[in-house]
Amino acid sequence: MIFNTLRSLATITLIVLTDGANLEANRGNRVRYDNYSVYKVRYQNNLERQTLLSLTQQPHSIKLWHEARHELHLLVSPQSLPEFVTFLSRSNFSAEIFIQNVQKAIDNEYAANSRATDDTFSWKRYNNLAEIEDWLDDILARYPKVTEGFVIGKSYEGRPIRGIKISYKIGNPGVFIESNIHAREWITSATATWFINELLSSNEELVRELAESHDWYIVPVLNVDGFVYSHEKDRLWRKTRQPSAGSSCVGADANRNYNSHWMENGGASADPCAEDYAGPFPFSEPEAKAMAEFISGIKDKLNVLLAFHSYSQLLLSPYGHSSEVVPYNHKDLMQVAKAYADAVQALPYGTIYQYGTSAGLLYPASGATLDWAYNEQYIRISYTIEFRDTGKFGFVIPPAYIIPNAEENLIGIVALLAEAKKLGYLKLKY
Ligand code: 0X9
Ligand code: ZN
Ligand code: ZN
Repeated sequence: MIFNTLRSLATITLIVLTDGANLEANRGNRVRYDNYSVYKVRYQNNLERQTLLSLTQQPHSIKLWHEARHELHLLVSPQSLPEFVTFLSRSNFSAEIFIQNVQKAIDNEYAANSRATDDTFSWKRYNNLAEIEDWLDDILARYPKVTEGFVIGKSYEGRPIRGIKISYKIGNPGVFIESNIHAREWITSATATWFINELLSSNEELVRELAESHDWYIVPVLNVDGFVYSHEKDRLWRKTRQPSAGSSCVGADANRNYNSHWMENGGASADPCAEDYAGPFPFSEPEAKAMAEFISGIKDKLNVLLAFHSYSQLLLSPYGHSSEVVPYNHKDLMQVAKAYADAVQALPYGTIYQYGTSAGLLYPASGATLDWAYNEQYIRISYTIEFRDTGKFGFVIPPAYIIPNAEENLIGIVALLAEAKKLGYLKLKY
């Protein structure tokens, strides 16, 4: 089937690949992406965005891999490549190929991830859930005076969702860090664990001050089921693992599942097969529900919430559900975000972060953690941080980038909290 005109696009059915055959099953029981490529396609307005998104509507043809500012990154199967190329050549979209062969990128990462016999945990590779939990146990045992383990609840598959509280003294403002709500965003838990280790072991004055003058609540892997699945079955898995009634597609986007402006403004999908499926009702996903219950219980102690994501190098503030309105303290949120971005850019890596509201800078996304925390829990300094990179590797960013990413994020957070404090946001709430 060929894409004739843009106008007829919406009604055209894309070739449905003999799918499963290719995507599921195969070697080692892992989903393979041989000769799948990632294209970056730029758009100017919402109409063009919708046109591009309509390409992704049928399952297993062209998938939305990621969305950045005014560009979609599309995962194109080898089978749909000819049609896709034809479509591009007949349109005015400017496009470039980002990743030639996704499987190769996954294989490279897998090779770089091989464990030395004596290594149980490392920031030179990506650790799996069991390794992260063992490491967490070690940390809790090594620093019993200032740490406390907690469990926010259980995942759909029954795994405990664990976190660590770090507190050096009473009367500190509280910072909550959520990480890896999206399964494939491995650099987030790698960065979160590195951050925990720095808070506890660094001798640098800057870090000691950071560690000891805040109470930290850190959940390194929120979407535990999805994370395990991304390690064992499908490297590109994003959602939870709860089956959907009446659909063969599994999981919902936990970051669309919070009960705040849920499903508003096209900020999530009602299609169980979509990557941004909001779930059948707010808090249908046990992982989001557990977070909500845990945070509600300590909200009076929390001044700041940071949700770690990848990729795009962005700081996103509320709101996600609408770009027409901004929070009352939008100006402050921009000033605090700027502090992070400036601090990161001043480092030798020179990494550039952009910032803005979720809906304004990116696209409407309703029911995300930060918006719920801001709207319903009155946590007034609330951001999603999208880590490296801008698309060269995307989610499959080689482990050599973990430490640089983590280092600049630490410096960014130091600056962010200093600015928030200056503006009066770190006062005790009770
Ligand atoms: O779409 C998302 O959930 C986040 N991007 S990601 O590529 N990591 O999936 C951005 C969420 C920001 N949007 C809102 N906070 N509403
Ligand atoms: Zn609303
Ligand atoms: Zn994400």
